Amino acid sequence: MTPTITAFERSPDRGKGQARDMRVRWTLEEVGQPYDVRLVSFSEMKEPAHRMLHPFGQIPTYEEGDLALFESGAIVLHIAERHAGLLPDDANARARAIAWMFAALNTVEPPIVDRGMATLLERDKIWYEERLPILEDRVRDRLGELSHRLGDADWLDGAFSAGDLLMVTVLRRLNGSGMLEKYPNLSAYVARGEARPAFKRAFDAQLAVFTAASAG
Ligand code: GTB
Repeated sequence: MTPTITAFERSPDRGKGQARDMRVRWTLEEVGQPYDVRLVSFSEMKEPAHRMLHPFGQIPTYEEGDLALFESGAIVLHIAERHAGLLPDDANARARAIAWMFAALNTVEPPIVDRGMATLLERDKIWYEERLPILEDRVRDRLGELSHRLGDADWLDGAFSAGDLLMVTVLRRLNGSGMLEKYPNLSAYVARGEARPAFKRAFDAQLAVFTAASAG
């Protein structure tokens, strides 16, 4: 059964692959699972019909037969568990890959989101200039620790996994900030992720949505 995901009708990032449907698209591309996309506007996301799928009125969602899921991490895990290629067969290695998925979403993404939200929404606040360096220090702490753990390895724990897929999408949220470039091994890690054919297919698909919306 072909799953259907939801994505922004018009992504505020202008097709740069920053919205969280990107990680779901990439996952589906990695495992070779075709999918349909239902595009939703900001107002549609807040309608009861969409809230039945997503209690917080957001994207992405995932529907497959009688299963409806929200939360990008849960969706990626669901797909990775049902297809070969994104989680190791060995039970311990699999548990570690899942730990990296949680680390990406629970430990690395929050300070990156906090910084991003501040730069988007809080620039006019009197305390902004004081707060930004604090938020950036928190991001740098995590980047330093992650950089140290990655070392000169290609991926976080052996072969490329769903943990790497999520971590790369999380680190990409720093694009344009200049922060990632201070950690050459992390920049190279993100570039390795972006060089994967499945990433490119997912990226092109979400960009095509933005390009079509802009032309229409
Ligand atoms: N924890 C949830 C998950 O992982 O799925 C978070 C989902 C979420 O934040 N969804 C966002 C959303 O629907 C889109 S991804 N927002 C609309 C709303 O809340 O009303 C976050 C996002 C949005 C836009 C950019 N951008 O333009 O760069 C980047 C990331």
